[in-house]
Amino acid sequence: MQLADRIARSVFLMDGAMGTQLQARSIPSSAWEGREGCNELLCVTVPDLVRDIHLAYLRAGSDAVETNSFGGSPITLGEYDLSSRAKEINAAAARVAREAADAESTPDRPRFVLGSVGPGTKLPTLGQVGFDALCDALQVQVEGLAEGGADGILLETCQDLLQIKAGLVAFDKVLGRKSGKLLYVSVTVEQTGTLLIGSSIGAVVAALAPFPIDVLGLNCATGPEAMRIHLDYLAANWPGLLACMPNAGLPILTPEGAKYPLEPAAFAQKLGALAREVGLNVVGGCCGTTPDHIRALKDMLAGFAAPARALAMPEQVASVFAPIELTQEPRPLYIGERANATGSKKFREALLADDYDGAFGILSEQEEAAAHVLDLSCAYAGRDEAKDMTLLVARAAQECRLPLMIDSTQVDVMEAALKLYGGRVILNSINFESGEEKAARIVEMARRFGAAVVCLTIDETGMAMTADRKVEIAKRLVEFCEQRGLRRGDLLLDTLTFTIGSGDDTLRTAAMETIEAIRRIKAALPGTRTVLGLSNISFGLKPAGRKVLNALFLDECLKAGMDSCIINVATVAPLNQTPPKPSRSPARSCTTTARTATRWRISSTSSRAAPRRSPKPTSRRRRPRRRSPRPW
Ligand code: THG
Repeated sequence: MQLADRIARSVFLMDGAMGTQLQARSIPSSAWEGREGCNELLCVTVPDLVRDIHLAYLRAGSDAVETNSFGGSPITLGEYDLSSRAKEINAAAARVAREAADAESTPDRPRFVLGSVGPGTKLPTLGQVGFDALCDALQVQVEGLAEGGADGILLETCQDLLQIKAGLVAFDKVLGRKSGKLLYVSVTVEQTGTLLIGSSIGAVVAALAPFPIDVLGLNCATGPEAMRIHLDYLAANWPGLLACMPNAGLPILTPEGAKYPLEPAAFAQKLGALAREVGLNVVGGCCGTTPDHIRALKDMLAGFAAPARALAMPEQVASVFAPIELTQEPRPLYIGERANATGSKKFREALLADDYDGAFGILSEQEEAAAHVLDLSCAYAGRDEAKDMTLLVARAAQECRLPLMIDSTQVDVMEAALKLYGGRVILNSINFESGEEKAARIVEMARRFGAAVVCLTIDETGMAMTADRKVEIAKRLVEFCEQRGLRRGDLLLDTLTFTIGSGDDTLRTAAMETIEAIRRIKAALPGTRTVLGLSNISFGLKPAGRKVLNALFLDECLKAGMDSCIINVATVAPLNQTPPKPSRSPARSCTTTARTATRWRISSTSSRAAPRRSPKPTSRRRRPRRRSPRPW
């Protein structure tokens, strides 16, 4: 039986703290090799002592133990000048845990080893370590843990979404799904209600949803009670197995160091109640817990099995801070278009002047309007696109509350952006203009980083002009992406349109073909979404004309089923605010669309950042840009 299946069957007991157990034993000073504080080294120098702690937990009732490798990445070990021994140390950590687990296993009750990978001391979102360097380091750690016989990997005490993604990439490279090894991610929600870098639990779910994670949970930072609100969110939004390994209460600082107030009985009572009420599959302890805490917990939860939850995986994107539903109700998802070097003079001029504050301001001011997502396009002749993109993405990762859409034709620019951004972005875009190779590279990257992807209906013969061709290419794009591990919900199909404002007779029906293509794609490719660069329709017209045409086109596309559009969110205008008497005959459609137009204007602002089956914001906001203090 796979470990994940075992965990789904009945409550699975992890172990408790390692550090305090080590401190409680007398460690010969020679065991430190002059590196006092490097607990991981003890797996090599005093394996019997470490094994003894594992055995104590297993005898107290733990189904699995965590390896003593929390700080075992070569980067963290580097602080003790031990980088080069990382693999050996992690393998030793897994081996001693394996020996203990095997010694306590019976045919009826196998015991397991989870390879602990801590957050390290350098966080990528804060610029303290590069994504690639972190990934390489975690790869070495995972290799060592696998070599020593771990049954799975536990990325624990996670504080930074980008750090988690580096761990997931390392897991994918070394083990992958096919290995059958368990993948367990445990985040630390601080007393502030977010991860250290500011991510809400909603952002965590949105960013991790694309990955094949077996168990998701919380550990450290607080006690069981403070974790409840976040676990309730997970229970309502995350379909996978749920875990909680709290501290023995909130630490109390004393002259002798942190003290954890919950004694075994109180800890077991609180966590036991939480497990039953939320429906936790995995429980254990973090700082301040001991074998006695685990023994008490075992008694408290004897015979408990969390009911299965029938949930669909959420389909959201996310900034580093908060998620956004890809399906807005009412539609559409508005994607702000202003941060575009070719499409906005102001943005271009800011970049040309190296005025990154100004350029960032244009990106972020769209948060004040109706935008749900921010398109960012930095390609401009004579500029270093990768540099402009990475500077702005890194800043957005620390400051922007809305998710990004990375708009570039360059694979390396997209990759650089992904390596800086812990949230869930939309990559804009792939197409088959030059065949399939480039598209395949982008799709593989989207899979690796868990991004959504815009697919343009362009193939080797050029941009599709008719609804028939647009649908045909859309089908090919979907199949192409699905074969490479993306899901339909990850895809936004762009039916594209030429301007109808140029006077070119052959383009007279361009808008109708686009609208028809949206209608047919919605019927033929259920589960996918549609997107459109809406302002393209009116290139060449005067501003007043553009506003009317854009509003009309938006309305028609929405009626055809369009899910999202790239648009100037500051000028999204309801049709009833456009001139009352258009000079030509579409007056009838104008009046019929006016009512819906008013509806989307009003609701698009009130629905933004709408939570997914999560509590209503605590206060009614007069201005849409004000967010509730808990913006998931
Ligand atoms: N599909 C996808 N991505 C896209 C497009 C698309 N990205 C780029 C573009 N099209 C969407 N973005 C814009 C941005 C600006 C304008 C239109 C589309 C625009 N700009 C004014 C103009 O050119 O007249 C400039 C105004 C100014 O300088 O301020 O209209 O279709 N997937």
